[in-house]
Amino acid sequence: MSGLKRSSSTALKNGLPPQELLDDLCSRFVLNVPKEDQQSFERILFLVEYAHWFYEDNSVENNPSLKSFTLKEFTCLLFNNCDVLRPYVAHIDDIFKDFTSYKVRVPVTGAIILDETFERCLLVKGWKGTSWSFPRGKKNKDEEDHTCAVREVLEESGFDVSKLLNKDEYIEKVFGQQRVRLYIIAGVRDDTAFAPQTKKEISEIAWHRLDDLQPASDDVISHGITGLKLYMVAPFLASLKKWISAHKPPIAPKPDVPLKGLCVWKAKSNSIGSSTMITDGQITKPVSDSQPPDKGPGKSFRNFRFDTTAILQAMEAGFSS
Ligand code: M7G
Ligand code: MG
Repeated sequence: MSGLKRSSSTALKNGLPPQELLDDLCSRFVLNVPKEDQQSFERILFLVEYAHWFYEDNSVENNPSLKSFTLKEFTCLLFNNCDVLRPYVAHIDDIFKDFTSYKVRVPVTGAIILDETFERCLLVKGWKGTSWSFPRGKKNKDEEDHTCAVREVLEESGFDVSKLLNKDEYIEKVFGQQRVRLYIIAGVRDDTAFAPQTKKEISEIAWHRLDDLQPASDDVISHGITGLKLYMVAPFLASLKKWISAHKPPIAPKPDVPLKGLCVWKAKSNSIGSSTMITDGQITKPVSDSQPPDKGPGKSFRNFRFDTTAILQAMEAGFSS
């Protein structure tokens, strides 16, 4: 196994991260966490995933000669190069498989945010891939549904729905083993400022016309009438329509002049280099091209804390204790 441990002088030549960086990531994200987060490999792989995001979003961004990795590749690298993880290298395929199947069983909550006419809803586009979905995400351990929804909407759109959310107003669907609950947050102004708080998770945020998202269906992946690729949107549309017809919007929609879709945020690296966005073939409003300010380590990562005492204690206590 020792042959897998590389010296830092050779590491960068092939784009592989130096040993010190891997040790640092392992200490920060895997060792220096509450004990209950280290109790199963399913939980530990979530920590490895945070380390991977930090590596991609910060280390690679600051040093482009470093290679980008998939989560599986990064997991192998970390397990092979960190003393506490190395004993489990032989089981890495099973550990990874368990993690991916565990991940799709974690309940997801989020929000369907409607504008003041109830004609449009807010969708976010994933960084990788091309599909749009409601802002939403997986529940943390012991987190309540509505708390997760508030957190995920804030992370993915920068918008705080905590004062607007009604715990009883939601649409819930089950996809295979995964429960998805979306709270309805209706009557949000379309000039609200949105910007994700995480890097490289969301590439675009836009108000989309509900009529363009049709047809409603049970398909997890679908296409709206304008060709828009949608992820876990169509199965909510029939119930959403019912909710809308039972509620009065603060601003009456005008059937003869329906509102256009509206892009409200786009990531810099994906931008077309202009402060005006073209949506639905029409120039709409200026949007901010800028990324939210980098709040530094510890602010943008869940559960991230740097505490050298805890690292030393964890190392002393050993991985399995
Ligand atoms: P998630 O947090 O696993 O899903 O993110 P959830 O929001 O449904 O709980 C979904 C996907 O977005 C991940 O598999 C990553 O590809 C990407 N992603 C999410 N976050 C928070 C980050 C991040 O901070 N950095 C990077 N590079 N990708 C992210
Ligand atoms: Mg998320």
